[in-house]
Amino acid sequence: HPRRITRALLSVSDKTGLIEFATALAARGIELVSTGGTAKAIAAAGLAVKDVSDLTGFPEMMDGRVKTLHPKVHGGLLAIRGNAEHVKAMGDHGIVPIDLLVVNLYPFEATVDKGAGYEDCIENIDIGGPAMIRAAAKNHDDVAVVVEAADYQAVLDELAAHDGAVTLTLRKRLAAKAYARTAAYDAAISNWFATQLKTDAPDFRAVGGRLIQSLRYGENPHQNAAFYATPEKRAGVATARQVQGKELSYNNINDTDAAYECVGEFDASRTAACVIVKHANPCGVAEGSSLLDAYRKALACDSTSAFGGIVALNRTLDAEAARAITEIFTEVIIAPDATDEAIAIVAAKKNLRLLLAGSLPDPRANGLTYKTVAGGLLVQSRDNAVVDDMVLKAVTKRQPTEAELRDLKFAFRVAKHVKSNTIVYAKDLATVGIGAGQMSRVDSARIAARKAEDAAAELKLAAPMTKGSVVASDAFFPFADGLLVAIEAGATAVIQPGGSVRDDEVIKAADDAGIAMVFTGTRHFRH
Ligand code: 93A
Repeated sequence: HPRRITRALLSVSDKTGLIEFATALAARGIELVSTGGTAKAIAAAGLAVKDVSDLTGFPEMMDGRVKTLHPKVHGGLLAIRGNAEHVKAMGDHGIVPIDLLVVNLYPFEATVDKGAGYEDCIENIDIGGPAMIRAAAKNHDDVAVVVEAADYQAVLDELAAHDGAVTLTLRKRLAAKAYARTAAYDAAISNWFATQLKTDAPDFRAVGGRLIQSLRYGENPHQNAAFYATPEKRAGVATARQVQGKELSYNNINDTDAAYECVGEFDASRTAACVIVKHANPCGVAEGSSLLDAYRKALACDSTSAFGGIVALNRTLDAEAARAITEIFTEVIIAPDATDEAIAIVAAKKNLRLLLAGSLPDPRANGLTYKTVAGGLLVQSRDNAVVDDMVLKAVTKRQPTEAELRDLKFAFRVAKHVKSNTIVYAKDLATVGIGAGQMSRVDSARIAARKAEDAAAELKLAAPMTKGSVVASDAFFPFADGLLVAIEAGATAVIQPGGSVRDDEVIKAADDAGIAMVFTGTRHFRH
């Protein structure tokens, strides 16, 4: 699919590298067509260049607002060379093909950045440039489009390598970049308008977001908020169907997401599972023989915090689980699906939101996560590491028993979804103490153990459920102290990434206590 270049249209505001590029194109016998300022610069360098007005038969008019917006330009960019009707239309109307488009846009962003006034910014909204870029990129099968000087050399290299032609691979890459540029350009314009209008919520449709709903308020009532879908298609709270209940709030959505992403870790064909979330952290997670069983076990971990929580299930919500969940105040239930009977039971609680997501999130799926910082955006690939795929290394004299290993994996799976520093105690495939979000790992270990004591008192148990439990840590123990707290609480086995400079000290503490410890080699920070 290499395409020979016979005619190029150049229209650039930033003339960096223009003369070198135009010179190289002309040397290949490529005809150059150009707009006013660009044509002037090229002619001044002694190269032959045709004015776009000569091509269109119209002068550039209205202060340059209309110079390339003409069928002779757009026909030349959009005509499919292999289509007889398109070729005939070109002939009938005196349209000549344009095989290479070189455009960089009016400097809208730079104009805004230098603090220019309203009229000046408006005048720097390029219309003809984006129209040509989009046309050429659409017709990348026949046309190459360059939107920044950084790509001049790549075009010249291909012309040299392919006898004056550019490959489809390059044309596609350039087309993708072209649309990224026009999208970013329009986003900049939209965001500028938002600041002019003093709306403090920029419209994220400008960056490819689709508005799902305007929210009544944000994390707090004095904050504005809206919920957008990103172009990524993933099963979860953004794509779920709300069957009933009050309108979701900002915090509901955030918490529901945390719950559903966590429950997605549990393969529904292997086990039933339930996650209860409060303030974006799980306060109870369990596998069970049924959803009811899993819910009861999850609730037992911290029934106090579960009040007003979000319940996520990994299987079709059934009547018995729905009955149990609706016994206490719950904000949201999310599941892949629900039986009619379950839907009828939930309907008795008018405010309770029921979301059906269709399917479970895939914990191994790729994707991006975003976090804003002042004036910036941090983007990273999703934490799609799964404990089942990790090579677990027992580092202590004692190896974990089969039951311990099963619970260790369970605990590490949950730890991934708890804010750091994370300590999770688990027993019989249920969490029995969760320590989240502390600045010190020792504190997380202590808080989780204390919560287990509270749960034991609540359930009138003889001893806290941490006795004979296993423990997971999302990151390595920098010192033995955190581990010692867990040992004191009764943990008999521990799972953690390992990799501390003091691993030896930590392993020795485990050996001294006769507990088993496995390293995962993978960390699950979540902040
Ligand atoms: O005002 S425009 O939106 N109208 C047009 O028809 C048009 N065609 C090209 N701006 C237009 N351009 C832009 O002019 C190009 O995108 C480029 O940034 C600039 C180049 O103008 P000159 O060659 O006169 O320096």
